[in-house]
Amino acid sequence: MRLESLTFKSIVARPVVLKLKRPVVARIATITDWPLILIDLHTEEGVVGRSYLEPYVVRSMRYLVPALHDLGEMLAGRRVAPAELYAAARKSLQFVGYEGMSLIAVSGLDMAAWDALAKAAGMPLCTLLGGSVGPVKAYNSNGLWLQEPAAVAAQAIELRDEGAFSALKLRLGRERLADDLAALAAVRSTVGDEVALMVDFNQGLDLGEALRRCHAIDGLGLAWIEEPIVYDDLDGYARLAAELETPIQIGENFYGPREMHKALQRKACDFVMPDFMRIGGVTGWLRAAAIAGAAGIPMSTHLYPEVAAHVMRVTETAHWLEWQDWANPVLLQPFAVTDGCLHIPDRPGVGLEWNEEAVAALRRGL
Ligand code: SMN
Ligand code: MG
Repeated sequence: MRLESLTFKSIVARPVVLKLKRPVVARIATITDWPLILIDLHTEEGVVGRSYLEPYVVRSMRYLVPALHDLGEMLAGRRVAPAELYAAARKSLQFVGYEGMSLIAVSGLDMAAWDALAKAAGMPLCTLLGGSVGPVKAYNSNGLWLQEPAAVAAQAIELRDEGAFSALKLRLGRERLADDLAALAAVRSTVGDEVALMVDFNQGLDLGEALRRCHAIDGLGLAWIEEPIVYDDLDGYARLAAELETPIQIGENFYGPREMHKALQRKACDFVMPDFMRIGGVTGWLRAAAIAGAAGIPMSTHLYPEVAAHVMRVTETAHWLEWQDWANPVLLQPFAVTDGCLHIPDRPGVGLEWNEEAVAALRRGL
């Protein structure tokens, strides 16, 4: 098939809600029900591009699903040229703002468009992007929420052994600093020094408390300290990054590559970890990766591990892939995780196909 003639036909977006095996218990939210929007991008040629969005808030699917269908109607008949679809979709929403839900909808569309293009080309996405199929170094981010130290330590072993991981992420931000320190100490003494530990405060602290708590953990050899304060306080982040030895990690809340550029110019962090539904899907990621590469800033991924694995193979400063298995219940062939790496399947596209039986069962429950 000539790639140039691949023609956009329609979008079908289906919301489902999964029960999380290990619910999110963070300083700013508890989440037991995890929303997923399954996106099928149909082409005139019969190729179907697939992606999903995980918008955290179940209610938001009431707005995002119609937005995706609306973008689909607008783009019908166009070539599946992801950069062009991205530009057209963004432009069509510019008067309601480029960021927030507009960009989330565009990101979902973009990831499906890249999948369709790679399928039409008959190659894995990473190959189409100029890379190759291979392992991608990952840390396990499936748990370690705000629980008791003994529970967290036991879970750390469980998570490490899910795929011989060499790195784990712990959430911090308990009521008392002493309780965070106890959880960290319990995990460290259980997994030993071999396992790298990242910590994430999920934006839970004000700047004063963040300074106090981050200084208290600064000497512990942590791989990074993530989002101690609200995501858009770049001045606060610049102060934290300047004062602390441990690298400051932000980025899951960058809405588009320019927001990342702004954060780097302000020296607000040492590392970045864009999220695919906010950075602009694959197109947004590639642009952000060029900025991080030029700045020499290590770049990790946030959620969407399947797409993440492909783009990490062509990311100049690729650092850590965040492994989360939350979409596995709706996937026909979940990706393999061994030796602390996520393995890209050697099949055309991203490698996402739905387990339609599981999807049907979940949709009956809505
Ligand atoms: C996170 C991810 C998903 C839900 C809540 C919190 C977290 C992370 O910030 O970085 O994994
Ligand atoms: Mg985080």
